[in-house]
Amino acid sequence: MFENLTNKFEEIFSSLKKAPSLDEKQVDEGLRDIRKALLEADVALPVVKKLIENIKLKALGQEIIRSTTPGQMIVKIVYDELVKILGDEKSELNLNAVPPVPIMLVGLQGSGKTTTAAKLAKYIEKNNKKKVLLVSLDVYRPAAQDQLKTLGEQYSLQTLPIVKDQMPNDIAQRALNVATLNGSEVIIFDTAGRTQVDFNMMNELKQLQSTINSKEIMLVADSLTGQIAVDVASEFKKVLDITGIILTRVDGDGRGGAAVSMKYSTQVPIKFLGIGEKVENFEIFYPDRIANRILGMGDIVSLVEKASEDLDKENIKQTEENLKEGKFSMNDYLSQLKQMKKMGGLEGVLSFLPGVSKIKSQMDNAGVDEKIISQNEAIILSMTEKERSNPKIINGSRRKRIANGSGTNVATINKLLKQFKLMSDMMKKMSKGDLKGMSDKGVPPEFFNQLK
Ligand SMILES: Nc1nc2c(ncn2[C@@H]2O[C@H](COP(=O)(O)OP(=O)(O)OP(=O)(O)O)[C@@H](O)[C@H]2O)c(=O)[nH]1
Ligand SMILES: [Mg+2]
Repeated sequence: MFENLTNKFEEIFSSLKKAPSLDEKQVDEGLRDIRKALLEADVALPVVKKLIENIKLKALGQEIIRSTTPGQMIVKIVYDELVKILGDEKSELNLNAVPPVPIMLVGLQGSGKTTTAAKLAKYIEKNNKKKVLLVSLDVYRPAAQDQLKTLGEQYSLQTLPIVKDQMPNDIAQRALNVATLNGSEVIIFDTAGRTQVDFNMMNELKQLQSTINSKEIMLVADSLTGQIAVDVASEFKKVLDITGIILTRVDGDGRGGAAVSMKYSTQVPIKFLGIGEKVENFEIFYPDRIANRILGMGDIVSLVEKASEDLDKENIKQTEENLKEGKFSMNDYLSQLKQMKKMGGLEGVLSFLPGVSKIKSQMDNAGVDEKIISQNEAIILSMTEKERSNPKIINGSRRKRIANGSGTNVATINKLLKQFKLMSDMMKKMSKGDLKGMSDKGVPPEFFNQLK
């Protein structure tokens, strides 16, 4: 997510931070690089101008040049201004109305409306603890209604039964009645896509807006289309009372232009991000956390939240206790591998951490690949309980047996055992609060050498 932009900012900041002092010319050069990076990321020109202007104003006002840590001060100013442009605070979903509360999703064809409808329904059920009814108003694309029905079945979400040949306005009316009767508290309306902002379809949406009387009308926009997504949002806003944006395909967007420009250009806040095809790949848009990620400062808060959501708390507790006692067994390692897999593998975890690009390139250089997680899992699963709690007993013949059991070879087993030793040493150090090994240069290179 946004890695191109992040890499550039990391570069710019690292050279600014290195300078013991900064003169006005250096600050100007830094700003010019930032401007270039933003434009290359497809951030809208007025947004870039505003951002640079604000940064400059603050930078000069605070007399960065005379400060003892000029680089750090610039980073802080850029961060503050970026957060402002992104929308300052998270924008809550407005469900304050007499139930059933209707939410409409609109947007161009293929922007991700139907997928997002299911994601949002699951999100509301989980976080707002409200019963949701999903309704497809897409009578134009063949099988569009079935697509939503299938998603509903797949993720145990309630969908409005399909009545053939019914028109959108009548379906909407029926949905409102059904929801009232069956006690649904929120109705999410998925609408038909259009290839471009087209007059007839817009008229239909306008009519639906008044039938449904939606509290929230969210535009679903494809992050990958950058500046176009922002223009589309502005067009929709002219006709409909758009209350929020849901930006999809952010997982594949290295540039981040749409995310950065959207709020400032349209005055409509981004409320959620779609970060993958699965229903759980959906998150609240927090401007401060996104600014952290964009600037390469990592998003530890989200990582910790995700960890506590996804992971097996019992296992973690056990591992923590073992660590405190200076123990780290193969079972702890196994549970960590499983948890890493759940969080999207190494890439998934790393994407939240500061200095990501450095570690990522270290990983690439070291030839570490994601398959190692599954392979190591298979190896540990081929060990006996005794071997897992006391790896020292794993002698030659045991190594052969484990290699056969996991479909690997003895050399791979040796590597894993070495790696395990290194990890358990590192864990022991960390449990004693000795974190010197984890400098801001990333993970110590020996670690990667062992993974090779
Ligand atoms: N990687 C990724 N894929 C997504 C995301 N959101 C949706 N998709 C994919 O995008 C494709 C189109 O999604 P749909 O939900 O059918 O889009 P739509 O806007 O309903 O399309 P129409 O109904 O034809 O207008 C599907 O293959 C989805 O799996 C996302 O956040 N990340
Ligand atoms: Mg659809």
